[in-house]
Amino acid sequence: MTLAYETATESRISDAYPTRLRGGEARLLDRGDPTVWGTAGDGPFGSADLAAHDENGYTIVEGLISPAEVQEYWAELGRLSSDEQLKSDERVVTEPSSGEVRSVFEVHRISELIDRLARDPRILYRVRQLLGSDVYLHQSRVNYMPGFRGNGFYWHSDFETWHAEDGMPRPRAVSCSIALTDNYPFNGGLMVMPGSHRTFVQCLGETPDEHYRTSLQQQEIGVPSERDITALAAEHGIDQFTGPAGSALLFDANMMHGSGNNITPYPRSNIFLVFNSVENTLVEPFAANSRRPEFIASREVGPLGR
Ligand code: 6CS
Ligand code: FE
Repeated sequence: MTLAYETATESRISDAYPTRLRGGEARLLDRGDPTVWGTAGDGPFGSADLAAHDENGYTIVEGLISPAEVQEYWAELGRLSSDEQLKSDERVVTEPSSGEVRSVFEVHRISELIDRLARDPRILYRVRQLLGSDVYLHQSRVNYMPGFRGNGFYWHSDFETWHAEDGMPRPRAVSCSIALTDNYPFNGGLMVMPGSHRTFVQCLGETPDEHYRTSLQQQEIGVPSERDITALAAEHGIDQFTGPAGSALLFDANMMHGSGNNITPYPRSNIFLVFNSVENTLVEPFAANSRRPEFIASREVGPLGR
């Protein structure tokens, strides 16, 4: 199987996770990398917590931020979504159907409040422990998932995209999704397949140029086949991240996840911070002809909080 991308042949390191195949059969590959790189002595998680994260690929931290803080961030999201000038910024992604704000990327550079949150020890010490190293922000965004017309995200592995399109070598990254509204089963709550992070699901289909211009609204390329989703669901089941505002979900970069549409009156808004190990910095994309913009995939790798 030959890759069709110039950058792939230039990438000086071997590709442990080939994907976006031009043809042939997409396979389920065993994850060669650990899930937890740190130890119980490195941070707030005890050995049982780390074992559970290793097994499931995710950890829920109830009440990570207080109700008062939730109000503060909720007001900040309102300020961002009503900033007329920001609406024309390329970092703002709107809902295809309603034109409402769907996400704001690189939000830590737009909001000082969220920049401070990304450096908060309650998050930083946990992700450093899971990744066993210093970390930097690969990506930050806020997702509004508005009521009535909020579109979900089809099943996918974030790492598959970050590997193919951003050049992330290994799945040594953790996402932190902080709920700013109550997450119910019925308002588009994030669904994960516990344990699926140990399988890398190859995807068929070459990455179109400037794919992010469509994929952030509706991802068509880089999504697994129904056959593979069925197999993973049969093996792992599906958990749903529900819980009160202020809870946080820390999940592995290669976790299979998705969310349904939200037709209820209740928005499902969150702050989404992606921490990458400073030992896993981006190279050239493994399966795309050019890099994505830095507001989606940062290449500023100074260790956060140092
Ligand atoms: O392409 C990305 O980087 C983004 N897309 C999705 C659906 N989840 C991860 C990430 O925010
Ligand atoms: Fe995702």
